[in-house]
Amino acid sequence: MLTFYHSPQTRSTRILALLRDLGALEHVTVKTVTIPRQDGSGQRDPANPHPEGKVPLLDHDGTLIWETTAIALYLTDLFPEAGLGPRIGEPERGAYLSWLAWYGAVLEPVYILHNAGLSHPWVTAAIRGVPEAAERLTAAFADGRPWLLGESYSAADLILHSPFAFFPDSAPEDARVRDWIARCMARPAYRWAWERDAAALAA
Ligand SMILES: N[C@@H](CCC(=O)N[C@@H](CS)C(=O)NCC(=O)O)C(=O)O
Repeated sequence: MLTFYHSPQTRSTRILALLRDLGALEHVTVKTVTIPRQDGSGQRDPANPHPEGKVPLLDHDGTLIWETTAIALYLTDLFPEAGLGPRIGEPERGAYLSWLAWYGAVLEPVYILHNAGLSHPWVTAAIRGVPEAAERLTAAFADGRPWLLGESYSAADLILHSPFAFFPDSAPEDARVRDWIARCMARPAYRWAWERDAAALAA
């Protein structure tokens, strides 16, 4: 049994969109939980088994999978027929894993530190900064490819574009990168998840 712990308009919205895109929602129980939000609303939900009380969280027959990128990889492996993540042995598998890991280890921390106004030589040495991250994305699309892995959309596109969907002003200046973000945001599953979440918050 698969249970997905979700809170509207958070990092878990990406997993909701992924489940929809995978055609997997009928196999998953979606449990909406509360979290403490930055505006002071909400609180940790005792019904959420995430060890830190966060979302997203996936429970597969009692095994907990946490961290967005781990959940994305787990789900695209679990539902491979949807073609949203290359399988082991396919040439794009390495790039797929690398982009997902780069998101969690570099892209998100770099932008959080930048937006918090924090910098330190150790941080710069370890993960660089916003200009380098933007350069990396710009280089990825320099050959005119529509998606990170080439001709096929994958969960890597879903996860990596998402901070720029939330914070459009932070998007790299490059026109090809911006077109990629717009393409990701126009995906029907992504739009569906945003609208479902907006309706849930309004209710
Ligand atoms: N690196 C984690 C971050 C998860 C995270 O911080 N989620 C936020 C929602 S956007 C949360 O649950 N916050 C509640 C809290 O910090 O207690 C991931 O991507 O899964």
